[in-house]
Amino acid sequence: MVVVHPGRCPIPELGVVLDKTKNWYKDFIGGCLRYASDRGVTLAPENIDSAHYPYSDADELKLLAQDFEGLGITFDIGHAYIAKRRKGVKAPEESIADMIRKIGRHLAHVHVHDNKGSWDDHLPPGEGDVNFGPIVEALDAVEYDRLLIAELWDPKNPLERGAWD
Ligand SMILES: [Mn+2]
Repeated sequence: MVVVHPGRCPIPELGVVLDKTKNWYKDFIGGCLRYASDRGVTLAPENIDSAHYPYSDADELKLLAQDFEGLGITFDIGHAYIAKRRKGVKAPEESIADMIRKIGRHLAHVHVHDNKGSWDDHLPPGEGDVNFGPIVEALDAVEYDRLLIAELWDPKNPLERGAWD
């Protein structure tokens, strides 16, 4: 499994630059996917959910996966949550669950971490504001049976954070 970010556009407000970024990213993904397929590696872009990152929301990621046979999708719960909170959605868990249902069979990998809706804190589940209940139900609904990666971050206490269970 190799997780990659979905490209970055420096000026998404300019349509011509955004389109160029998307085309470059598609070329990049196509090249990487051929290399990965030959080696039995699953390539799976993850949602960043920022205007600077095209191919980042559920609809765009699904379209990308439909364009490239064998491409998986990594769904990052913390990123999805923070993006919706920054847009002013107070309790976005149900809409995050809808994103997971929409991605459906293309879901190849899941990153789990928590935050308080402002910063990408990468906290252990339970230490932020995310209510994981509806999200776990959606993972069940799409019969997700692959890895859940706890993507935690505390550079001052890496051993303690790494030992979180
Ligand atoms: Mn992630």
